[in-house]
Amino acid sequence: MRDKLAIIGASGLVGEEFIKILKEENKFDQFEILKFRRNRNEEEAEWSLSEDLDKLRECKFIFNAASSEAAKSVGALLRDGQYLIDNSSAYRMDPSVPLVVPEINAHLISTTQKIFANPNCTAAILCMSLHPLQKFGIKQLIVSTYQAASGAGKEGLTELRAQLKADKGATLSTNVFGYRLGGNVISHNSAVRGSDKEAPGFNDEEFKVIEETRKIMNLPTLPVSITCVRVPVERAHTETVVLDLEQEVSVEELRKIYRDQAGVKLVDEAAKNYFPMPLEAEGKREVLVGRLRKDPTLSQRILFMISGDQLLKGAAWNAYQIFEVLLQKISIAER
Ligand code: 2RA
Repeated sequence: MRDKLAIIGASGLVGEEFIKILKEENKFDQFEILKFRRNRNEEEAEWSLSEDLDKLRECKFIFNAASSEAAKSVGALLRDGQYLIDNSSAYRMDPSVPLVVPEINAHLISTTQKIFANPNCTAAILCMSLHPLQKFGIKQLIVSTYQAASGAGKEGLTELRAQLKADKGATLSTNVFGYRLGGNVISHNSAVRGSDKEAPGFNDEEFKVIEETRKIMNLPTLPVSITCVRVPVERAHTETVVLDLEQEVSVEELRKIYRDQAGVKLVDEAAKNYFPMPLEAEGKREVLVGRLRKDPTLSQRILFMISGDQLLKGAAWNAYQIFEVLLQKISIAER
């Protein structure tokens, strides 16, 4: 009998990518796949688990591409031998739950753990570029993001597409981003935490990247300065990074490191002004890294840019990689 694999949020962008990957990796037919979709009842604002809980109790593996509320409901009913890979933010900062980017911390995946958190997309692709430099000592990080509309789901993508097609003065829906994103650049659409004691004025996306980067990299006190911005791009997030290291490293050495690093693709041809771009990152499992250079006034400061498909390495592909490692560890444990 095949094990059951549930996908919660199967009709969202991340759920759809996860299903596509299962098919590409020849896993789809190895499991009995149960797809749970949002809004079967269009009147309901949020997907309801109540009628599906019994079905979920029978599933060995559950991938949540829906809300934190869905993740909490599922997390509360998990019994031994059931596993939740959660793409929401519900468990990411829970000290008892590993926050996993397999190239960095696959050792945290164990069969005794029931929940595995998949990181925020912006943090996941960022950490892919930081990890190979950890041996030089990471002292300080300054990041600016250029985030795609589909990071806000199908609704965000639809809103941007409608705006890009419309005349400049036309009245259009701005429900997702608050302002017209087409032809514009706006501060990330998550809530600004006005009175937060730790960092007033930062928004939720910035907080997630700061906290999650520290957890994934196992650098709990790393100074991180970040500004998250939404740009009128359909898919793939871009980030510019300024990194202060303990040791000096040459650009040639950096190029070699990124050329050899699994999950990363070096895109760094100055003569052609060919550097990471979202249109090139779209659909790729690797994170593009390039525009590598050193600050001429600070020898231990390096600068670069990255572009990564936030639906793949930032979500579905990373979750699938966690699933693969988990399957291998279960198979070893059962021998
Ligand atoms: C965004 N980080 O792009 C989100 C996607 N999960 O807004």
